[in-house]
Amino acid sequence: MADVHAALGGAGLRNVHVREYVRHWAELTGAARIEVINASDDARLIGEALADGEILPAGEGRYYSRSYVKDTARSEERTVVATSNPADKGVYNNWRPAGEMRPLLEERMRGASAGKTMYVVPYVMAAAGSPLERYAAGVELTDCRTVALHMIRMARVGVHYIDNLADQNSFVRAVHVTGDLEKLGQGTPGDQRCFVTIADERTILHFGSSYGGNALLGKIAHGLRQAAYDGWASGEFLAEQFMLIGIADKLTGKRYHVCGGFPSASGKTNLAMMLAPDALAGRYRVDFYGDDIAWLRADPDDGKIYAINPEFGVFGVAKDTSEVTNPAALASVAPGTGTLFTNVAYNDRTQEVWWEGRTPAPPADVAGWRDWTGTLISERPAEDADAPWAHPNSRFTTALANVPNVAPDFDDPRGVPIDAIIFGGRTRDREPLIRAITDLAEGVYDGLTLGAEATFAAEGVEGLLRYDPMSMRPFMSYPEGAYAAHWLKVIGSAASQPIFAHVNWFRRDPGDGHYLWPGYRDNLRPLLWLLRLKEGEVRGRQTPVGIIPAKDELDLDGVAATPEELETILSIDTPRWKQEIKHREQHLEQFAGLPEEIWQAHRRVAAALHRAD
Ligand code: OXD
Ligand code: MN
Repeated sequence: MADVHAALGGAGLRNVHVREYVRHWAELTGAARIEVINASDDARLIGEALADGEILPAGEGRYYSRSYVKDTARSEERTVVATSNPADKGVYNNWRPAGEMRPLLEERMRGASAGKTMYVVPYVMAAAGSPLERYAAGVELTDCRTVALHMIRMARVGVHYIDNLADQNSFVRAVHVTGDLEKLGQGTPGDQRCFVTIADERTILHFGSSYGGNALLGKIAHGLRQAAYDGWASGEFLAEQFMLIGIADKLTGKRYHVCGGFPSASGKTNLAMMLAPDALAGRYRVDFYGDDIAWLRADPDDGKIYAINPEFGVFGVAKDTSEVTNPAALASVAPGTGTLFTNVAYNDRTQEVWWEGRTPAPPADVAGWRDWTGTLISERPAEDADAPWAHPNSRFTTALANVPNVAPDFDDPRGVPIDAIIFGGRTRDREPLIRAITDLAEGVYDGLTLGAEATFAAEGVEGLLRYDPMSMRPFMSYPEGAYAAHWLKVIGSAASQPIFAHVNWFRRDPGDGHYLWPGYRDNLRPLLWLLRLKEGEVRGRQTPVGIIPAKDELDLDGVAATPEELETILSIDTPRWKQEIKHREQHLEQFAGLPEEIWQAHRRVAAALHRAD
């Protein structure tokens, strides 16, 4: 058994509540050693992980790890939000009683770290001094060194954060136990994995995975599920799966900030790291704040909505990241950045990494290349010849400070004032390039009905969206009706309201299916239009579902779209929208207690579409 108090005392960790928490879980999990982690331990931990073969060198100052083959993604069905109040059950939060989940997790975790080191990782999900600081502190206990290495990149990690808390007992207790990955029955009826956030006890218990989305507990479990619950319970803030960017106008000196939610595979990280297109780069600069999480609050001093990115790093999907799609991401994982790659392809002769979409074709000389499972490409069986080299959910983990266009004030604890909140799902039809929404309830309604095309086509329900309210479907921690009311309350309390918009970079030609908008850097153009609309510099064209740019209002200098293509992306398909409105109604009907303002917004949009005959 580990000598907990000696280990914590030696690390200078004085907080008595933390000490008691560590003692409890060290005893229960049977960890053999305790080690307290500060960010300054990174080089030593990297050295140890390399020596043990847990990670491999991937060129200068970069590292590579492979996960267990059945442990490569988040598991939504195995993820639970528990509380002691059955009224907290929502449609998406997989609610269970806390009194049932805690003993279950304790039973799974009992003795499961025997022989292992328990790393004690004190962290904060906010810059020090943030007005939301009291919701930001946590202590992750993990029996996996690679998880500790990831946490150092993704959160601010160190003993001083937890020893200096104003309320010494106000930290999230976040326990991660890997378990015996080969014996957990992943994906079978006897699946042992269980990922629980006991939200009203501010306790996270995750068992059975060391994949980042399940194991970096500061990120999704604390930064989204727990924080969303805390934001609601306190009435103070919103925690959303949002990217956050700044747009600086070098001519006027004005700076704007835009945040927003996008369901998976709808281009959120590329948008977050976007650079201005060449034709506009003389005038505008895009600053990166965050690619995945934003906490939003109304500031009583100036009546604006402020957002922070509570994270310290980027845990990005590698697939399709290239010089064309996201040059800033590539620069942020360059040699010397300390990046950790997970489940990409790896060359053990040259220490290079590669993933699908990194270059148009895989390396021609396959010598030394292994796929994400560790199999030599040259030795893959014929039936696997076309299998991807990298796992589709392979990742890079790098600190925010490595992103070349990171905002100069990304570490400002106050956060940045928000001018616009945008939503965007991948849809081939119906959604125009951008439609602006100036009414708060209609904006929240739009977020609640956010969806992206699913793969339902094969099942004969072509074009039905998979709804993903505010892109929070997997991270909802309290009921959706209350969630909508909380949005109306927080944003509604700001004297100066952000404008809303729905964007779509993925409209296709109905004939040959080609994309009608170039996307990537050019996505700055509709956002500039939105900001000008907010400033009253353009008027746009009102449609039943929002304001669309008039053709001459978009700055298209350097864009090759034809007049017909522009016509299509700046129009709405009324019959398609009428179908959509019916689906929306069914979707919203699931949510008990949805505020009347949201139903009114729905009815207004439906009536406007009806009149548009
Ligand atoms: C996610 C992530 O799973 O950000 O959404 O990793
Ligand atoms: Mn995410």
